[in-house]
Amino acid sequence: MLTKTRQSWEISENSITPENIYLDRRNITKSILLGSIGLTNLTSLMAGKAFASGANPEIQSFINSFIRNPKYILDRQITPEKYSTTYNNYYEFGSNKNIWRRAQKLKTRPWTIQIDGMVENEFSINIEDLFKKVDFEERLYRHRCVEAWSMAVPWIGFPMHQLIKLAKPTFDAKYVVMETILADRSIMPGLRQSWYPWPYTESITLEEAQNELSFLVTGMYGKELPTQNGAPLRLAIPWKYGFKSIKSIVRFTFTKERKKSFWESLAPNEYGFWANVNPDVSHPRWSQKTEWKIGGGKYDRVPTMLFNGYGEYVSHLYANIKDESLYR
Ligand SMILES: Nc1nc2c(c(=O)[nH]1)N[C@H]1C(S)=C(S)[C@@H](COP(=O)(O)O)O[C@H]1N2
Ligand SMILES: [Mo]
Repeated sequence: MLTKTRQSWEISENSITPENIYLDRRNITKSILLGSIGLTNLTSLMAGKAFASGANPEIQSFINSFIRNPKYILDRQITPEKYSTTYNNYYEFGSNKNIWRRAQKLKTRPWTIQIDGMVENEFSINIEDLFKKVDFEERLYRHRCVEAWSMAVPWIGFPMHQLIKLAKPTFDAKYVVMETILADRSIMPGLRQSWYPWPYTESITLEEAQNELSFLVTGMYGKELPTQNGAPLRLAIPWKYGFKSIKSIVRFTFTKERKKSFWESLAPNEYGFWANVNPDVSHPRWSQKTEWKIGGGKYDRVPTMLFNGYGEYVSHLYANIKDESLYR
């Protein structure tokens, strides 16, 4: 059975929202995502008076809840924010989990996204302009890192198929290659490690990108995405190992041929192209049978699920693929 425990930041069923807030909520949420008004302003705007500091928790929780897509529910509790935002993989800032402080230096505005390759017309777009063209929602997703840890996160973003539609790939396009920003080395000290094939890139098939689960994320826990989690735009592709979910994206290139990604060019038999989660296919150096939920007890492991539990959405994508390592 699926159970769901309400978190402190979630709305309670009986907090009724005044009609005027209800009518405005969509625009207001967009404004938050665009960073054009802060929460303090928002609170005073909605409550009609100024608050000295901080956000009104009730309104904050309302914002979180109204956009939640009820289709994507969890079999576990949401990972407390303090763990998912302080235990991170983001090699541009260093190859340990403890990079969140350093990552604060990354400037995420202005931010331009480039769309190129096999598209009707190549273009670049300011992220605020992109956000005006898409529909935001909140989804609860599991995330399974290839290193056998996991988390469960309330992401805010939009389905990737909306971006594909804007990009207008040509008939021949088969893959989407994504690229992370290359910031100055003083900001991203990991880039000094010249044996890594920077920039970080990842790619998926166009069919995968169009699957309803492929989600482009700009917020979490009802707030803007922290830089360590990949602000201002990252992928959340929950049936694949976490390294496919590339952070701080600046470029989407549509191609006919497959291109080797960052991890694949470093260790192709450990971090392959498909990288679908499968507990029965071990990593060459460890088992993938179980996972540690970050924040939980170290020995309190749970079984890992095929496609990370998302098989009903995606298993058909792989039914006819033969002679390829689909799960690594
Ligand atoms: N640019 C970039 N994206 C990245 C990574 C990285 O090192 N650089 N690490 C990946 C890995 S291995 C994982 S598990 C997830 C971690 O996301 P999180 O820090 O939000 O948990 O980001 C992925 N995206
Ligand atoms: Mo990962």
